[in-house]
Amino acid sequence: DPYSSDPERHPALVINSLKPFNAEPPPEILSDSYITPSALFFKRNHLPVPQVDLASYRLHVEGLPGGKLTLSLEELKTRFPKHTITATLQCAGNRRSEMNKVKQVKGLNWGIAAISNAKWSGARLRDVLQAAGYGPDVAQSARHVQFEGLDKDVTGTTYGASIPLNKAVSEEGDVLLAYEMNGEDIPPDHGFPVRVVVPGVVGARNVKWLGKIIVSAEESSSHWQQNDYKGFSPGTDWDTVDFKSAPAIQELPIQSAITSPADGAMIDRSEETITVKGYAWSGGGREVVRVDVSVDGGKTWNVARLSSGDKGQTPEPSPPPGRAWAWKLWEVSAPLPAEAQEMEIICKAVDNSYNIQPDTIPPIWNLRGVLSNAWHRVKVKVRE
Ligand code: MTE
Ligand code: MO
Repeated sequence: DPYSSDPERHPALVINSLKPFNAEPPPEILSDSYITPSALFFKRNHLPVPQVDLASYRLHVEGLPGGKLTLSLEELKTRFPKHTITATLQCAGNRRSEMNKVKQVKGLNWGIAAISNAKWSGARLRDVLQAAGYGPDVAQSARHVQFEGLDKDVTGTTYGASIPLNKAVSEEGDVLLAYEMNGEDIPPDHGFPVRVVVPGVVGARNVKWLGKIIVSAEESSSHWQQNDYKGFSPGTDWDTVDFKSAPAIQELPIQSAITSPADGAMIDRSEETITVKGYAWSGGGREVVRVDVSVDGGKTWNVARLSSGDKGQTPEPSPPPGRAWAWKLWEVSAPLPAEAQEMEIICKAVDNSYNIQPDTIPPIWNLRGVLSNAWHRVKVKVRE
């Protein structure tokens, strides 16, 4: 069993698949902390977790004029300045289960918690590429930076993905070769000893257990870059889909969801007000500027209070424009609508490009169930 050496996991995680291991935290726990504890951070593995021996671990950098650069973990830590960012990671399939309810899609049936927020530290990819000979002349021919994981399928094929070169080398891109998550060594499930953190970009490009970096004119040829993680029309089905016709997902669209109350919860009329909580995040470093919440199915709206920290603690300083990599948690209290026996609670977020979420799922439905970011709705019952 190639999965027999997989690490132990937190018992509170909601499991989507055991082998490979895919799990998300319960929504109420997710919004309990601005920084998601690593043990509760969602886990998305396509393959068994590789066992990496630090003594022989080497990161290889190829495709640059300086020739091949090979770094041990120690060299990565000591030769390059350590940089820390707080960044939210979201799987392209987050909220897929809602798409599944409209019409069956293919993929893991994620709820609303295939998203988490952590503090990541490591070397900047930009610094490592420069040490390997990256310069303006390279940008004439190269367009992409490919990453290969050390996790392999039965045929020996590794997980792989790529990002555009400009994101990788931009000073404002903040792409990290991270060796710490929340102040500790990256846990086995999240890519020990080194993972790429590409803030603002879909989870799939944040390659874990990083073994190789290749600067190239081409995107990664991996299955996950070429034949997966792409968006299609609601009218495209498995007979007509042409994966070559769509670009690989990179920056993600605006997203938000309600973590509390849970769908189907019961509340007492005597409470008079209801408190609604959730998260909001946008890709590409765009900052969430507002979250609107309705407790009457969209007739009236309340503006939620946004936060970048935990209650009673100093919030994180606001990010420079275009570098809002971390989510916001939000909360709002609203009066219970008079006489309603059932309430539909809705949230929708706005980012600083004034991007908004679509109100319903059918117009964004796609056969792979990715990019599911419609207004999030939960129904609660009111007890007299
Ligand atoms: N990297 C490797 N090597 N293997 C993988 O299976 N999964 C990707 C990405 N990086 C994956 C990987 C996907 S699809 C996502 S959403 C994120 O890792 C999940 O990161 P996490 O498990 O740390 O939450
Ligand atoms: Mo993912």
